[in-house]
Amino acid sequence: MTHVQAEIASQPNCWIEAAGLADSPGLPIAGERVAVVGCGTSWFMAKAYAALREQAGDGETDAFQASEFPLGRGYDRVVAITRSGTTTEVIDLLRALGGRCPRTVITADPNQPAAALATDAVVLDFADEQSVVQTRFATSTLALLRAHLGEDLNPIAGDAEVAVRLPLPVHPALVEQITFLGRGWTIGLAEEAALKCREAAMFWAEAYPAMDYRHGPISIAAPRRVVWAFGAVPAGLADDVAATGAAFVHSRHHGGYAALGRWRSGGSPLDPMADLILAQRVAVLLATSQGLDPDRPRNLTRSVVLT
Ligand code: F1P
Repeated sequence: MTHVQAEIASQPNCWIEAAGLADSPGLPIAGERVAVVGCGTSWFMAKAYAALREQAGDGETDAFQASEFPLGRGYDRVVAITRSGTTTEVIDLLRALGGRCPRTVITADPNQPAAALATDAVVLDFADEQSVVQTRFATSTLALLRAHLGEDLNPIAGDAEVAVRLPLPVHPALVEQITFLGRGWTIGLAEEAALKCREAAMFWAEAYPAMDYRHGPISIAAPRRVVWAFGAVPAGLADDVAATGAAFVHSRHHGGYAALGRWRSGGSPLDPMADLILAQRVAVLLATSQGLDPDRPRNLTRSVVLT
């Protein structure tokens, strides 16, 4: 078993452990104007959280790739997400912010520069990873932040238990491309799913807000290609995708998920964060079926440290 496979399988427990840190000092207080930053996977989790926090009515929340932070704007708090604690753009931003506002760092490693530059560090060391490709640190961070917003992580972790075992909706020999879609907070999940496919398997994957998909990207849809939607699906989209010959995957539409729906008797779809687990597993399978090591992606290291 590769490291990433074990790390993916451990997510249900990690999410519960992360939720236990929901009252940690430094997490955004309701009403604060907050910016959340990160790079790569961590940026996509920032985007997901920002949308969820605004939706929860906790306050204006923006998400930025760390290098694109608008230093001219005023925020009550900046939250930086970084597994390694060493990513150059994040460190540069924390330094540039200086003492102008509280800086909360969510990291797996408290002994790296990011935590030292923070006013508060929330440490998810139990979710650190051996694999270069991030899975459980990212989702555990989002689990922590969702719990902090008041969500009960127990049923969500229950969905994750299902997702680590469920048959996969995509067969690597039968698919040449996947486009992931989301709405609101699940746009970040869609972007993360596509990044997993590119990083782990050098596989052609894209991601869009679901409502924007018909504004051009649908031209890519064709037989042997997949459109995979996280969360709510816009009316008519499944039919529009079907007309192209592409397969449409959604936790309500896919046969395997439908079976799950019957088993759960309520017919409710998986939580989108558990759906992301299925996409992580697909990315790993796309890698291993080509003989690639998903723990060591081409051209990528644990963190990007620029000299
Ligand atoms: C951010 C990141 C990862 C990516 C790769 C390189 O790392 O861009 O998203 O998968 O591992 O680093 P971090 O700041 O969260 O440590």
